[in-house]
Amino acid sequence: MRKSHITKVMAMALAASLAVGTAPAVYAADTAEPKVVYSFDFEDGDVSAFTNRGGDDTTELSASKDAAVSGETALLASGRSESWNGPAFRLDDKLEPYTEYYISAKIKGRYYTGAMMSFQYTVDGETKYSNLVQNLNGSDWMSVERVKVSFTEDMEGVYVYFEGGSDDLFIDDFVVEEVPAVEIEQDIPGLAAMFGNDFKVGTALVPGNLSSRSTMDLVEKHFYQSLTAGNEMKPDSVLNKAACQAYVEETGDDTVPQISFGAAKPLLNYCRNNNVPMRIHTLVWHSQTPDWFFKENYADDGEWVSKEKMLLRMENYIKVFFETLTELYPTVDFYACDVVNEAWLEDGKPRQPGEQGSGGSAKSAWVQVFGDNSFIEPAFTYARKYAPEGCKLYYNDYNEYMDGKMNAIIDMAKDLKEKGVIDGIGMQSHLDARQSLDAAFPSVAMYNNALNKYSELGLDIQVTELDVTTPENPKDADFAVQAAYYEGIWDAIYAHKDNISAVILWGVTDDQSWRAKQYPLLFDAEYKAKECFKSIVDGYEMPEVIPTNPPVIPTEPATTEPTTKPVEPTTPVVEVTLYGDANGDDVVSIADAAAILQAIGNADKYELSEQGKANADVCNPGGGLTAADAIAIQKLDAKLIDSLPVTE
Ligand code: 9MR
Repeated sequence: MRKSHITKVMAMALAASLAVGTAPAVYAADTAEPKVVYSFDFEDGDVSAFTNRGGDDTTELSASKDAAVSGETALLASGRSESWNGPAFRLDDKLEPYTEYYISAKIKGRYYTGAMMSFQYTVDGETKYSNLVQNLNGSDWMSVERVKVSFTEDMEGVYVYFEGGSDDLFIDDFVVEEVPAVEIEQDIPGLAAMFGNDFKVGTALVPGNLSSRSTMDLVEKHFYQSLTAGNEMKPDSVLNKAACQAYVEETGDDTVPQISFGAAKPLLNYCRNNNVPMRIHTLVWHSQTPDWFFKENYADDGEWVSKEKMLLRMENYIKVFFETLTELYPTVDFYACDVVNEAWLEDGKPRQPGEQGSGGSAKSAWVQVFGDNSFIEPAFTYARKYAPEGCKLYYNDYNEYMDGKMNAIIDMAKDLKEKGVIDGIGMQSHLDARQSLDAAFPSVAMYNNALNKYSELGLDIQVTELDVTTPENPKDADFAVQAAYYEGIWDAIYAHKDNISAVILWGVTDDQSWRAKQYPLLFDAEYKAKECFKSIVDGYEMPEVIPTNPPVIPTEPATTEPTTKPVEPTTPVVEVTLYGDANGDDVVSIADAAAILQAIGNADKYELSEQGKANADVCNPGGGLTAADAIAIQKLDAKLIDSLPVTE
């Protein structure tokens, strides 16, 4: 096992670097400066590259000499009526997708103001916002320096914009630069190559990471065995509120949640194109799950639904989640799924009932509706029923080494194991190295004890979100402690390798981590391996046979020869009015796909009209109504195909 000699490791490093890559990498020399793509100092009085965001009639953008950083002129947004009105710069009509850019700018209120720089885009008809830089406060010029942005080809209306206060806002020296790709270190061992015969080694990504060639080079060298979507397969990304409400309006049925994998699509496509297995995270969680999902008619201000109705919603969500995913991505290996996430508190009790955002982050709408944690078992039962073959089912949690929580997880897991609906425990492993090995939490011994306990269950273990924080503003000594602690944890994991099937880092480089201020990952912002990377590989040997990801061959549905001559239809043939319009509302949307699936599942309750049936028969027309028709409509909605009907 460990602590043989490093020389061998280094010698084999190059051979171990596997190429599952996408575009050929073009690297800037080490000294390369970012390339300026746009630069505005507004001295020529032209502000036409910016528009006003927020749809009010009163805001005006102009060139003003009332304030300036460089020269005498700045962009002024005056007459703003809401804090979200302000100057916006559109990216997707000027810049390239899958490319990283730095945005820099100077911003100032006419008087004291709190300002933000934010990001907006629309995908699958839904507009999303996020704050890139918050907490700019003051009466003088404030700086935004080299903030990274990127977008994918699925995003439309992509803007960077300035907001905050309702005072006049000045912007000056707005610069867009292309981030140079840095060549990663090839002379170090690949983690997946080194440990991948023992357990899969992977990471979590968000779509923005796909734009960083250097990040993806690290993924392809070290983490090619498993990818988790950092946020995009969580309920708040997958549930489509407008479609859910439209479906209720149309059918009167509010138990069939409507979903879209639009946000996850770039990551799913990456896994498909590069043959990377995926961990699904997560189906049932109190957090990042909208409260309206638990309310009558999916209305924000609706009453909480009954437990019976929520069970139907849960089953239909899990069903449509897996069915859609496996139909859209038949060659992706969805090898693991976090069915339930973070349901137990540290004292071994369920969470408090309540809306997600109500007083602290710990409340659970699942507990609100079910009264306790009795939603866990049906979640696993449905997941077992609908998950594709080979997709193992996990309960996933943090602080999973603390006694109260650990015992609750163990009791729950024994019960679920007896019922045959769980395969393993996901240990998130968000750990904290602190100032010394003695102060680290948990101690290596405590973590090791949890590994022992979960191993004894006879279930699989996956380390699902590993990261290890340092104190803020770490010094060299803190990185040394982090390295020693990572080494201890990794050794404990390796000692349990017979019970562990995957070890997933929660991100690639420190600067992109959810805990960036505490530098928790194995690579730094310059894509260099940190001391903690070196400490975990040091002494392990590269295997003779480097693991690769076998391609997934989708299984064809069984076909049987018809044994009788088909009966000629006796009803008059109905001409198609609009291919895909199963519900007769003159548009083709995922509501049509849902109507078809309902009609197939329960024809008595959800029969389509004759016209609807004719319109719905979009996959191999003439073959009658099948799930393939619904899938073709979903593919159209996801822009995977351009038109209907389709022949397969
Ligand atoms: O990495 C995720 C981060 O981008 C989100 O802001 C955050 C919001 O809850 O969720 C992070 O991922 C969490 C994961 O889904 C569950 N375990 C804890 C992770 C870190 O918060």
